[in-house]
Amino acid sequence: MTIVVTGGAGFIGSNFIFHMLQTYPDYRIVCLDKLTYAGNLSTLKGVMDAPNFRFVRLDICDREGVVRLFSEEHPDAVVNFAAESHVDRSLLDPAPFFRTNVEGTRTLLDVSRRSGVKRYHQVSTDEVYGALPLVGGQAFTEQSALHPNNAYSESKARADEIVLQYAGQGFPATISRCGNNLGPYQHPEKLIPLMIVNALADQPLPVYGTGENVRDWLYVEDHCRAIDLILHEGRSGEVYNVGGHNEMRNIDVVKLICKELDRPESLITFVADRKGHDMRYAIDAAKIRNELGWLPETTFRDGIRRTVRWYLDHREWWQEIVSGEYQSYCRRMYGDR
Ligand code: NAD
Ligand code: TDX
Repeated sequence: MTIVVTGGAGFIGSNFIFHMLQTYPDYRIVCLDKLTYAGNLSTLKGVMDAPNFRFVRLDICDREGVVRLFSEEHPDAVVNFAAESHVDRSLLDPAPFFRTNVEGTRTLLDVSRRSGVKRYHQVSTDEVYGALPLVGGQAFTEQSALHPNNAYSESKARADEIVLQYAGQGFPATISRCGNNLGPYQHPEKLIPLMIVNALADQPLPVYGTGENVRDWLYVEDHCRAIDLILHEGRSGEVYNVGGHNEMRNIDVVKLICKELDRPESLITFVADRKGHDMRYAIDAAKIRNELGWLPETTFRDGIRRTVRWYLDHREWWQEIVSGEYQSYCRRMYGDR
């Protein structure tokens, strides 16, 4: 079986590649990635020389390039992780989000269908459902209406609609909608690695607003196992929510990181809130549990410990990132807010 994994030089895509190569040594994995600021080839260095792995630098919007690659590889399946994924960046400049997340998804679907791909999986997010109030409100089910509140989630919601349109026309496709992931190889622009990296440098820990916003966290390996199951056993045309009932307030996550790193909470600095900041996400994952038997294996507490340990042990990985494009992003980010 040959699987094209797009966005595999990013956080979740790379973890998925490691999971698949380890679980299915007879599969061929072809990673297609544009290597934007979020993609990092050094993340893949441990698998680069594997005989059943190939990396190709390519934009999912480049139809000719994708057609060429698919005619060489004849993939059986495609898993699409490629995306602009950071909400704060979508507030600064929405254009790349619609290009990659919407048009890129359409291009991939179209080429996949024409190339006889037997299964397409779209990696989506709980953010497409919008926000819940801090207290009350039903956790998101697959039937919840889509209410995206920023350009990132709007572009992901539109992509999901296109995937369902193709599935409705008979093309075998599935969607997973997961909550916030934590684990190795996440870009330091996101909450958990940002706080770890800043705390290690005794820099302020910028918490947006009051820090009461709630996210539903899942360890990245659990997410990868869920996608693996859906790819093999999920029903075409179906959406599967993925979550571990790990609702945490941002402020509590940041305090836990301070504790794990033995840094003072006085580093915490409350800064201006994110525009349109979603208050709370919570996922009802009963469908994937009942239909496919998926259950998370890593608790949030263990996940945070493993993640903190990983960043302590891989300073060269994130130091390279924070000394590059990230510097100009931070200037734009804090200059504009
Ligand atoms: P990421 O930003 O770490 O990685 C994205 C990858 O996609 C990068 O390697 C980048 O180079 C690549 N890419 C971007 N534009 C591309 C293009 N036009 N063509 C080819 N490659 C391109 O993202 P992530 O956090 O790993 O998220 C992966 C997917 O999972 C995304 O679709 C995201 O919406 C979804 N998701 C993420 C989370 C989370 O907590 N991080 C939660 C739920 C869903
Ligand atoms: O410096 C910060 N301070 C802060 O308080 C940052 C970067 C974030 N936050 C808050 C905003 C959110 O409430 O922490 C929470 C998490 O923020 P992010 O890590 O930016 O994630 P979020 O906006 O929740 O989106 C993430 O989860 C869903 C991913 O980036 C998306 O790709 C995924 O779809």
